[in-house]
Amino acid sequence: MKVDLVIKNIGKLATMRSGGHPKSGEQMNEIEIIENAYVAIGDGKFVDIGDGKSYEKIINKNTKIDDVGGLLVTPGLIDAHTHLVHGGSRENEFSKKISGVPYIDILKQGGGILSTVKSTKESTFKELYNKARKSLDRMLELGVTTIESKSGYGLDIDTEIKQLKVSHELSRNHPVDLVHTFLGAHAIPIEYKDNNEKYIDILVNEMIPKIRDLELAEFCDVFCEEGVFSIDESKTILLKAKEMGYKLKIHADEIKSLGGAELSAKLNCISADHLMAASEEGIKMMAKNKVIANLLPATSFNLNKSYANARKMIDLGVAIALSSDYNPGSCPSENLQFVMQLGCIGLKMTPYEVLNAVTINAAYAIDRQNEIGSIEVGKKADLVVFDAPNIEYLMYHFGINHVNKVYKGGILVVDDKKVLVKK
Ligand code: IZC
Ligand code: ZN
Repeated sequence: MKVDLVIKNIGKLATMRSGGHPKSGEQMNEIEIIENAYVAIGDGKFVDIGDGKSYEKIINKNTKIDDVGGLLVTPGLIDAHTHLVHGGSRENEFSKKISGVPYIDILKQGGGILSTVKSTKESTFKELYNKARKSLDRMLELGVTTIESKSGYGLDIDTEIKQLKVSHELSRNHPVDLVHTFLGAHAIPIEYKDNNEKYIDILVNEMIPKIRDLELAEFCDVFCEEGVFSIDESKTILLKAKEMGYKLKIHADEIKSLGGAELSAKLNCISADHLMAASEEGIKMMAKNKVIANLLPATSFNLNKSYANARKMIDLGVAIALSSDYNPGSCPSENLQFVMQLGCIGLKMTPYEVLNAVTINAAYAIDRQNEIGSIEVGKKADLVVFDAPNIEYLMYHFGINHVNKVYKGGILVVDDKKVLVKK
């Protein structure tokens, strides 16, 4: 066995092993914890996991040994819903929002997503890249080692391609891994205002096939919401995407209960995201068809809206993931640790449920369950050392960064809260 690195003296190792399926129901509240643990890493993957000094049998003279001083270790956190790559910011809408103007009304007035579309079109590749790279550094410093990254601020083929290419370039160059989602169905562009049909025709017959041909996105997503894409329109778009080989995601029942949860089940989406207004019937259908509920509590917090009914989802057997929804409108924050704290305070999930939701279940939400999301032999050695004595402490002591170190593929990339490696 080739052992390049042993990380030892782990006070509590939360392995997040699930036994080959996303965690749901009571299992969401279960975590395997090994005390006084070590992990051994070879070629960027875990090759052995154990406790005490058993690693002494497998090391050689070249093995590096890192002592993490009795701290808490978890797998690298996964953020399975971000709108990472975009131009500009929307602080000009902030005062409107806090004075009570609804998010969707700002969009209807040509602001919101459409304002970011304008800034994204005007930004060069390099400008988009540099802005997104800063955000990725922040995410990594907070313990996030893999994210999902959506397009959707171009709404024309060239700008959508530009955004997705930035996302791919970042994945090649930055320690954080990115998975890419085509969200051409994020809003109706101004040119097609009052002509949804025409834009949907372009999406279905030009954009979805072209992005697939260029292999720029593995997932396809739709913002299914009153005033954006209806249930029927979302269905048309997602069915075409499915036919073209994309895996499906949907922004469902965020503001109005349209039946997005039900649609996600009918189409076998990998995840349905938001779900603040999802119906009980929709939740039941998601449980039956094993659609992951990817909840985004920092958006509820920022929009001052109600939280999704996570307790009901858990009772009905839906597997929950938690993500940031980082975007310049409804959630201008990259902070997944804050999302975890809101998972407890807003969604009333337990700390154990929350940690499962941002590791193993989030891996399932981006179809990376065989590579990441838990500390198991054969998986990528992505892990976080937290300056915390136990899991509960991470959610209890809120508003700070608990990260002490981050290892990505067995390489130390964050130490003392700062990114070390800039490729
Ligand atoms: O830019 O407002 N909800 N899409 C759906 C967003 C929020 C992003 C934005
Ligand atoms: Zn979103």
